[in-house]
Amino acid sequence: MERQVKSKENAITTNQYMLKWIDRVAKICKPKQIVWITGEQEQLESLRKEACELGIFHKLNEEKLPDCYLHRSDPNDVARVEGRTYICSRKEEDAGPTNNWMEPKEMYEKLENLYDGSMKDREMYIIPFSMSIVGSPFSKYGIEITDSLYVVLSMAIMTRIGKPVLEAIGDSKEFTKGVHSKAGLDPEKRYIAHFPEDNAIMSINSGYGGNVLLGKKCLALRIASYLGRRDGWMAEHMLILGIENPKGEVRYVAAAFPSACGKTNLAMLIPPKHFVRSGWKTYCVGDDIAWLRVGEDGRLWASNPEYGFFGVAPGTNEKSNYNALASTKKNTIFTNVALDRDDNTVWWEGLTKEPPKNALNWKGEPWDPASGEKAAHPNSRFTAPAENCPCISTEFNSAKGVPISAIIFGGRRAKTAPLVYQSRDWNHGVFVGSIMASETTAAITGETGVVRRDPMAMLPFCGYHMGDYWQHWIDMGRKIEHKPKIFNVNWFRTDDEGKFIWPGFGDNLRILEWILIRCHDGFDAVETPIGNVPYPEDIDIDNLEDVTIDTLKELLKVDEKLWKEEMEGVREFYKKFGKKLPDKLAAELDATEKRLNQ
Ligand code: OXD
Ligand code: MN
Repeated sequence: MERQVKSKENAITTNQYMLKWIDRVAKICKPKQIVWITGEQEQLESLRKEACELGIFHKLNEEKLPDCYLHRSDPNDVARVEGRTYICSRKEEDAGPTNNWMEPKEMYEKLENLYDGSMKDREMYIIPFSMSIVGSPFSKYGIEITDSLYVVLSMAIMTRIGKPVLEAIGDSKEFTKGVHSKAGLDPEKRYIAHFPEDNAIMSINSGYGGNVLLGKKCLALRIASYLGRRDGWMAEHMLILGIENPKGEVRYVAAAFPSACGKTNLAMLIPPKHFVRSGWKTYCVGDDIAWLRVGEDGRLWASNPEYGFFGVAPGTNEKSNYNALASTKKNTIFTNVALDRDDNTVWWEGLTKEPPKNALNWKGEPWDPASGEKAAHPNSRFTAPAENCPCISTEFNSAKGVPISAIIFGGRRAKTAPLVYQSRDWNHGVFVGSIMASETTAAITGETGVVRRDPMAMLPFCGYHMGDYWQHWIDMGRKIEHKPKIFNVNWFRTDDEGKFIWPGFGDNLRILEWILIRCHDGFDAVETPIGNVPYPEDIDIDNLEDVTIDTLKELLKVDEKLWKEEMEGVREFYKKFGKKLPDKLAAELDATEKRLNQ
C-alpha cells in the first residue's frame, strides 16, 4: 500500500485546522509529495527551472525579456468557463438566476470522486496567499492547494504569497480553502465550484488563469462579494485610476466594464500630449478588481486586492497601452501567445505591424502569416507584476486605499448609450449599473459579438443573488455620507458605416476631466430622460483631428426611440429577478420610462 503523505512532515505552520484540512485533501488526491510554497525567491527560482525542464514553461530571451516565460495551456482550455462555474450556496435561491447552482452536498460528492487520485505521481503545492496587503485588517487570506506549477508561479505574481501570509493567519480558521487539480483537463468534468457559506473554492480539470488562479475571480470577486454583503463592504469588478490635474490635485475613479472593453487600457491611460504638457498625470491603482469600503471620513475608499495584472495580450502595443506593454518586460508569464523563434521573444496580433517570419503559434505549431490563422490565441494573456507598471500609483501598497470621486460604468454599445452621462443620484446610478450591456468577447467561451446584459460587469462574478446584490448597492448608498457620483461611458459608438466615432484610448481622459469637474467643481449639464450629459463645449477637443463640436453633439445624443426599446429590454431582463428585484430599481425603471414618454 502506498504511504499517504502528511502535511505535517515539512509544514511551515502549526495551524491544526489547516493541517487537518490539507491532510483530508491529500488523502483524496493522493499526491506523491506535499510542497509548501514559502514565497522565497530561491524556491520560486528552482520551481521555474523545474517548469522549464518539464516543458510547462519555455524560457524567453534573457536580454530582451529577463525572467519571462511562455506557457501554453491545453487548446481545449483557453478561457473562463461560465457554464461550468457554480455557486453552491445551501439554498438555490441564494445563488439566484444568473449563477449555476448545485446543492453543496451533491457538488462535494461529485468533486470528491473527480479529485480521487487526481494528483497521483504529482506534487501537491500549498500556496498561502493574501488578497490585499498582508496584515491589513481588510485582507482576505487563502490557501490554494494545487498540482500545477503554472498556478504556483502565476499566483506568485498575482497575489502576495508565502510565509508572511501563514504568520498572519496564525491559528485562525479564517481563510479561504481553495483546491485545484488539473486532473485530466477533461472539459466535460471541469468544475469551478464556490461554497460561499464554507469560504471554500474547488476547481478541477482546467489549467487556465481565471479558472485556476483562485485568488482572482473566485476569491476576490465571487467569495468576497458574498463576504462584502455580509460585512458591509463591496467587492467589485473595477479598475482604479488616479488622475492628477495641473493644480496637483489627485482624484480617483473606479470603473467597471465587461471583459475586453478597454479596461486595462483605461487603468493605465496616458494623457493626450497637450494634457501632459499642462501637467496632467495618471496613476494605476488597479486594473481589474476593487474592494470598496466606507472610510471614517464618510467617503468611499477603494483598494486593489491583487498584486499583478492578468491582461489580454492581443491588441496591446506601444501605442494602445504603453504601460501594460512595459509591465510585461520582465518577470512575466505569457500564456498562449506566439513565439518568435528568431529572437526567442513573444508576439501577438497587434503587437507590431510586421508579423514574425519564423514563429510558432499559440499551440506551438509552425505559423504561416499568410495562413489567415491567428498566431496568438485571442484570449492569450500576460501575467505581470503590477509594480512593473511605469505609472503604478504610490498608493498601490496602501491598505486603506484611495478615496473615490466617481464610479464609472461602461459597455460596448454601437448606438444606444451616449459617450458619457451622469446618473441623477446614487439609486439612479445603481439602476444605470444594473442595466449595463455589452457585446461578448473572446475572454469567455461561447459566441462573440452578441449583446448581453452584464450588470456592473459582475454577471459572471457575483457570488450570490443579483437582486440581493443590487439591494446591497442601494443599502451601501445610505451608509456613504460623501457618495461618489455615478457615470456611464461608451467609447464604442459607431457611425452608419460601423466606424468608431470617438478615438478612445488616452483621449478618454477628456471625458474623465469632465467627470471630475462635475464631481468637484461643478460644470452644468444637460438633463435628459436617462441622466445628465455634458454641454459639448465643456469637453476639451483641442488637437483632435476628427472630432468637432458636431461630432460631440452626435456622440452625446440620446435617441429616445432606442431608449424606449432599451427600457422594454430592461423590463424583460428584470423579470428574471422576481421578488428580489429591489423596489428602488423597479421605481427607477418606471421613472425613466415616464421621462421618456413625456
Ligand atoms: C478578466 C475577465 O479579467 O475576464 O480576465 O474579466
Ligand atoms: Mn476582469
